[in-house]
Amino acid sequence: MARILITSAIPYINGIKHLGNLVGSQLPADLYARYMRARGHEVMFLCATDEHGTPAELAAAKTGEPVAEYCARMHGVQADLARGFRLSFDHFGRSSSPQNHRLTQYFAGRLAENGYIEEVTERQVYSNADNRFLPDRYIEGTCPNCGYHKARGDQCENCTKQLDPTDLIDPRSAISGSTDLEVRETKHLYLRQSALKGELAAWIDSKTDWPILTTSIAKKWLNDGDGLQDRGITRDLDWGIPVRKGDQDWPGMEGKVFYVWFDAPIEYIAAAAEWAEAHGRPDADWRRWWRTDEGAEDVRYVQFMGKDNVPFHTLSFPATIMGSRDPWKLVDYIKSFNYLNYDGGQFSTSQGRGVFMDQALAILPSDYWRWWLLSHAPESSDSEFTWENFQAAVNKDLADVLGNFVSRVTKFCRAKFGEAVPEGGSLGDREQELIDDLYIRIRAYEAHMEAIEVRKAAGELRAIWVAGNEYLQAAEPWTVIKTDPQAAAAIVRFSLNLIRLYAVLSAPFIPDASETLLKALDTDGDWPNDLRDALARLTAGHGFATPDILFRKIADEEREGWQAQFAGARR
Ligand code: B3M
Ligand code: ZN
Repeated sequence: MARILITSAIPYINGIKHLGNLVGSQLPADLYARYMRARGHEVMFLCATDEHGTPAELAAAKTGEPVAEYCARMHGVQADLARGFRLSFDHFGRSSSPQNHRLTQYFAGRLAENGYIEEVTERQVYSNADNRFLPDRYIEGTCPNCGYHKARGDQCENCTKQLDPTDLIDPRSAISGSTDLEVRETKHLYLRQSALKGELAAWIDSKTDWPILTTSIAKKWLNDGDGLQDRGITRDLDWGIPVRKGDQDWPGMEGKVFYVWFDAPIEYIAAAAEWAEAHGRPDADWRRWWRTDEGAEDVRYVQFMGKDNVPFHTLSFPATIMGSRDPWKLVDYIKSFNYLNYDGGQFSTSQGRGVFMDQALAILPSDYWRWWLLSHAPESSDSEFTWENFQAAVNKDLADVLGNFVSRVTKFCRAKFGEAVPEGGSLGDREQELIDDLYIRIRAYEAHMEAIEVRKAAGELRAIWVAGNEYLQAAEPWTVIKTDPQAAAAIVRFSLNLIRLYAVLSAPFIPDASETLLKALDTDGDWPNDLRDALARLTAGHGFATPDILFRKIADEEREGWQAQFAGARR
């Protein structure tokens, strides 16, 4: 039994995530966590909301709520949706937690002690009316390039030109509208990532088993990008983690907070501390996942994320950990994903384009989405959601193959033998052949799951379902029963056991359907380490309840309706 620490990139608090976000981190992380638990490993699966930064402040300003209240409310919304999609986090934390405040300040202090923090004096716009320094995007004015009068200090939305706040004509505060602005000197902290370049390069080079997508992005930023430039890790915002050196004040840093990308990955650690608190456990219980001097030396740590998050996880966060010179656990494997596109374009949060998590659950149960998304995960390249493809996959894989197998077997049994596993007959060559085939397929499925090859695993699972269907079609118990009821009983008994096997194997992908099946069969599901034994588990006389239809088909009119409903932008 191994110990596996799993984290998914933590979603921003401002708004509900779309299906592209979901399949790029949280959903495959859940698949892996469920699989590893099913194999008997000890798993700690953590996620959280990423609550700091300007986007959170702006989103709160838009709804008129105080930002802390906005974040608390949206955390609740995201937690509900996570439950709706059956994401089996051990803890779903918040980057604004007291634990993350303490840990972030602690890391900053350690980095400073070890010489990895530089204090840099900069000139920055100060608003007298607002009593604060303004981040670039909080300054508005007229674009010097196109004359657009609501250009932001970092970029003009109209002509896309990148700007400096001092480029703007008639600059004003986006908070109060005040033009009483001046440029003042102020200090910021920089993380000296460049000083850790050699160490980071050697560490990344040692990860020979990482997916190409992960290492290629890491190496690009390490070698020819500007990813290893020293990074400003403080901001002039009200909302965030106050800049402190451990539990000491940091002279000159009054009123400043840490940059959201500095504290967000530290929340992976803090989420474990939050988990311990929530369960009334001592600190040692979470530290054994994170400190290699306190029990984490044999932990395997796997992260899941979209490709845009890879530089922060291969360079900045490891630099934070390494620079602390403490024995915190570094990640062992980073599974990254390309993008999922939506119907000929892109999913877009800002434009409200695509299907969002709440909308998806409002039209179909989570298993339908989980199956499509995971079996089409954007691994080797970007992939695309189309309603036709979704309809076809649901109707074929879930309804025609898996659902139909279950319903034919259970209904036939009920009609001919009653709702109990029938007695008599014995297994023949056809069953033996299927067992041999399944044996090989299950080992392949396991290998893909261990390697986190999500699409390949889905493909193998589908093939396992298909094999059962083909078996049933060839065995024809409905014909056999006319001449040899004992032989038909053996086929049905074997098939009922196949349903149990499918419930166990499919649980990481479609947990609800799996639970429905196990309940109907009045059994529990342990992994089929011994296949022959697993297929003889339901013995003659064992009662079951014929389950309701497992997956319904999507009709063409329905598909067209959704296509139209989701064609425009979300309101
Ligand atoms: N919140 C970006 C994203 O959701 C960011 C991830 C943080 S992971 C520490 O894609
Ligand atoms: Zn412009």
